[in-house]
Amino acid sequence: MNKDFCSLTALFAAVLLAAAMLPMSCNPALPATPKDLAQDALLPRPVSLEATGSSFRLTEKTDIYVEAGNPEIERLGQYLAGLLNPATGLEIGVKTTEEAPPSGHIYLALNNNGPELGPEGYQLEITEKAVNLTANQPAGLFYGIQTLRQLLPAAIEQQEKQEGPWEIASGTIRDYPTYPYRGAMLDVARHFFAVEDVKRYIDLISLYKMNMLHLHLSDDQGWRIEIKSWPNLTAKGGSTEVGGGAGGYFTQEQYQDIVQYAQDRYMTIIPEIDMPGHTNAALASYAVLNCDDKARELYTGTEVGFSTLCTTKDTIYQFIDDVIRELAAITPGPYLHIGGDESHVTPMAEYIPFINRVQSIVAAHGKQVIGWDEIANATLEPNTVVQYWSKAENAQKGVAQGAKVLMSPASKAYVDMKYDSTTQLGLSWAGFIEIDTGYIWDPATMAEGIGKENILGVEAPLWTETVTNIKELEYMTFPRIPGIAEIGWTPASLRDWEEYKVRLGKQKGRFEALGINYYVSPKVTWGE
Ligand code: NGO
Repeated sequence: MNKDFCSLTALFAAVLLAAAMLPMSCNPALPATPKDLAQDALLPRPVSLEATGSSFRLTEKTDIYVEAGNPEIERLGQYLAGLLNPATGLEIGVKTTEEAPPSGHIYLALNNNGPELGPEGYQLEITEKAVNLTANQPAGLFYGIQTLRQLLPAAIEQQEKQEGPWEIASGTIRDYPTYPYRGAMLDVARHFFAVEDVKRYIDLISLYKMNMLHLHLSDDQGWRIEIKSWPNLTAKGGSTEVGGGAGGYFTQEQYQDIVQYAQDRYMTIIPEIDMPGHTNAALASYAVLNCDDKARELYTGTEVGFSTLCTTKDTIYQFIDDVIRELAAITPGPYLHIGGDESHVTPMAEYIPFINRVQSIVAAHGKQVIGWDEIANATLEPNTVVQYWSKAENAQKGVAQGAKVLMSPASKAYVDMKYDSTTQLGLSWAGFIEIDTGYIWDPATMAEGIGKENILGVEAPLWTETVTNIKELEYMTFPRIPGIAEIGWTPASLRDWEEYKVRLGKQKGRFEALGINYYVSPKVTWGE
């Protein structure tokens, strides 16, 4: 029995019978039509949502209309069609239009939607007749598309045609992020990850509206980005990894391919060259980088804090200038990360002038510095960002110098920590981080004297001493990553663990349709 006939019959019956006598559904085999937008388990939770009690249905006649004359919006239309077509099999097309389209369609357009939506916010209006997605900037449309995607059944994520119906509850969502920086970090130095793995990670985190991916490109165990003026960095320094495997590195072309893939998803890549410590792979590649002019042996263990560039040599600054120049030239985003953590064998009297000098090299190549919280011991440039991971005292020193703070407190945001004592992968030096622990915190109240106005955003680092492939990466990051994404997006006043654990549990079907190897935490109320 078809649905229209079904609702007509129901209407007719309603005239004749008392409402209480109506059957709940004509065909119990079909999923109930979603009618209450407020019941949808969106993640991150949107800022405002108003349900209107009906629903929109994708049919063979549905197309995506985009504002004419804007190739970027057309590309977003194609991206949305690419998300909807495999599972629905509806062959939804993309058409351009000068004005609002006829009924039955999805419409994407830029609109002056009010300053509170900012550059990343969006408004999604769903009626029985149309889906209208508008935003001030294209990034907002991209995030609105992620919301639309989550409003459809989880089967929408499948790559083969699935049974419909494809219905969305009606109402209006107006939504925008709390913090401009919502990110993840991937350590490709301890274990190398291929371009395809990085792209998959980009896709998975962008579903939760993350907009930054920090790549930790060098460490004691490996140098992972081609530097044409210092080729041995990758030829030798990229030739192994933790455990002695083959390692690997990104050519500049491969790195640019990742940057472009991220950019197409409104995500910025932040490359990190960790220095002056965590540099054994470089020290093994070039003798001249060492104070004693002797190249170090390659290292495949997991100790930290034993290596340093020879900060008192002029050659070091030529080397850094070359590396930063080449990296800046292939990085369109505003930030370069200089590491600066755990330089235990660099005397403080050398560390401070080193960080100061590297900041000016980065500035000379037109980029802004991010560094781990230890860099706040140096004299910070006005736009330098301090990434809090370990010591509140360091982050506070940064704030006292006017720096913004990126929040990655290890005891909350490190997704390389084990979930509990039975987790096979991961480390535990910062504690176990179950899903509740990773969710119940507020960046703005984490450390005294560091308020929302001082915070750029949040980032969840995945260090990979124990993580060797994409399946293991997924296991450690899911489902903690959606929690960090929500902390970055949703106002603290709308976040509550008891509510969240149910809403997160409803992502189960989506995780499974996407083939994510997630951790089935006992803390989460798993649904469909
Ligand atoms: C620390 C250390 C990294 C480790 C990580 C492991 C920072 C900023 N430096 O975090 O080298 O891989 O812990 O959790």
